[in-house]
Amino acid sequence: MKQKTIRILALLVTFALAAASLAGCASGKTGKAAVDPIDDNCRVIYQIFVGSFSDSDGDGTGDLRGIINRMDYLNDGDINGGNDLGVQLLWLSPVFQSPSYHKYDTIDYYTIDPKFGDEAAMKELLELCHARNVKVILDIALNHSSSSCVWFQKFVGAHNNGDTSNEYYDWYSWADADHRRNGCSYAKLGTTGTQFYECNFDTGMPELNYDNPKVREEMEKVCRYWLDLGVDGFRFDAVKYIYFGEAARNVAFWKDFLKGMKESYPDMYTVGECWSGNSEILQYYDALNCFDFSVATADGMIANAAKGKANQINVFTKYVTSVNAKIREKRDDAFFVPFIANHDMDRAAGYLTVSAGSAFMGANLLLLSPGSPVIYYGEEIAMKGSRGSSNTDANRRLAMLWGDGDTVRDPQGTSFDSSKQVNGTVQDQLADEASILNHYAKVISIRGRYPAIGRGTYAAIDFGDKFCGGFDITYGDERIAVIHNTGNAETTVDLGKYGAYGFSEILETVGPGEAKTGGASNPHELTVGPYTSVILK
Ligand SMILES: [Ca+2]
Ligand SMILES: [Ca+2]
Ligand SMILES: [Ca+2]
Repeated sequence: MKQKTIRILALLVTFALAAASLAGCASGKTGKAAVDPIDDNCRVIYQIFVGSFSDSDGDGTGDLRGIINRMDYLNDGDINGGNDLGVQLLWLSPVFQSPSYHKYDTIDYYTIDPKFGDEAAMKELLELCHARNVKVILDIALNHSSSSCVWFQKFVGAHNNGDTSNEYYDWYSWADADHRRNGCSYAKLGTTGTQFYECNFDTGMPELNYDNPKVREEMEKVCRYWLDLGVDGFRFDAVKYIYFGEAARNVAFWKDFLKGMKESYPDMYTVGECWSGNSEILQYYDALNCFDFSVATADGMIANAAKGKANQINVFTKYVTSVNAKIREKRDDAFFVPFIANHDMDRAAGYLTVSAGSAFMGANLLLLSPGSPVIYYGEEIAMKGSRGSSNTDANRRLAMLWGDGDTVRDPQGTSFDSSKQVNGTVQDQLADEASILNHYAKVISIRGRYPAIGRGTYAAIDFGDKFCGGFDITYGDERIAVIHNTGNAETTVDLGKYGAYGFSEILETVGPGEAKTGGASNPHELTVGPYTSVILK
């Protein structure tokens, strides 16, 4: 009951804020107000690698107060304007106590790592975000803890002593030498000599045993602890590793695990990391939303199309149309989650460039898509970072380039040549109207003005052009077309050839080029500049 009252109060406050901000801003460029994304499934997600984002206390490590200090950059609370990026949901990389810089190996799931702050700072961040209608989800690795976690130490102690009645004896996944499962990685369990614990990522990341109901109960308690504090949901790490190689069992686990929580928190956001092909990902959608790995990385569908590879725009639009429809059939609250890169991938600016224009098209393809697209921090300023020959993931998680004296430093072990950062800092780009940062902010604000983009039903528009294609999108009585010219030259397509519906009026032009409709010989012609997209009605 208490939860319900709080939720209703929060809604009332949100509506009051939304009404106030709408009333205060009739001066949007098109006069069309942005749509409040509350309780829908189309928020723009911003992934923050907390230790590399913004440092509030001069120790070089990014922290929660650093994020609080940067809220006016992320979202100033005015959905119709301002000098902000306008993202609507923050995904924080793991914040729980952990020995590593990346913190995917948890020591204590109930404690904020002291390098990042404390629970009071988390509460303050949540309150600030919620007052601006920004949601916050926490990244949580349930599959494995740190080997320094007290649970693991008790588990090892119980095995060393042969104490089979100890409640931690079956807390982690373990096997005798002869019963180790094919394909799984194991390490020696304590001093037993004959027993091994499962550790598919690292020997320092022992895997919890989800056949043990006590482990399930404890982990639900962990999630509820943070939901009760005010977090809006979770990014679940490594969802397909709960039971290694057993998709059906994993999907059943996630359904069961989330059921009670979703009853208490119906608007809870879930995004799972199922690093797989689309057919396996769709199975997991029975339980939770998942990132779409087919559109990500240097040779994913967004990059292929954005780089202007022949016919790839039509591959992309057909895929998005099909996968979005399949996802919508799964659950009422299911949504597509496209992204270009994350903390485990080389940064997009290594293959989508500002100078050639493909970075602008990458943003358009990502953000003018259905569902909840994800921006990896720094992607909006075309920050670079790749593993390189030193083969370290830390290079993909470099300190955000604020350019204003922020004391945040690169994680330990990085080797990226900073002279390759040719696109400037946040400070530089805020001052340059043509910057990639201002482009991201513009596309996000356009997305907010056309609810059909995030929520609509998509149909691919294939002009038979190698570089120019798009979508016919319907949502309620709104019907628009989003057309992308991914090529490096201006192109003209015939809208009249496409179906009976006559798109003729350009509502928005998004990108470095220009656009116009109507030619001397054919009134249905659409001409679009390179790396530029248009929205038509
Ligand atoms: Ca710090
Ligand atoms: Ca704003
Ligand atoms: Ca596991």
